[in-house]
Amino acid sequence: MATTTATYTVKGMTCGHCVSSVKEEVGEVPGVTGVEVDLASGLLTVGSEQPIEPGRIVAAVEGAGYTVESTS
Ligand SMILES: [Cu+2]
Repeated sequence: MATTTATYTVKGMTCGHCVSSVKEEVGEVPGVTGVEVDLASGLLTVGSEQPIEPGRIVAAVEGAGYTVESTS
């Protein structure tokens, strides 16, 4: 069960395949317990038991081929 969530806005996703790629890469970051992506808004919600260093999520998104536009 995720006890904390962080949201990011991802730029560059255009279809369901993009969403899957982001979910897969971010899901591999140690500590991540849940990943939700809203294609229309680019909103990425990451659930974890402990807060995760945002740079790790940004790196995962970039590894999938997309860009993080903002973090909140
Ligand atoms: Cu796509």
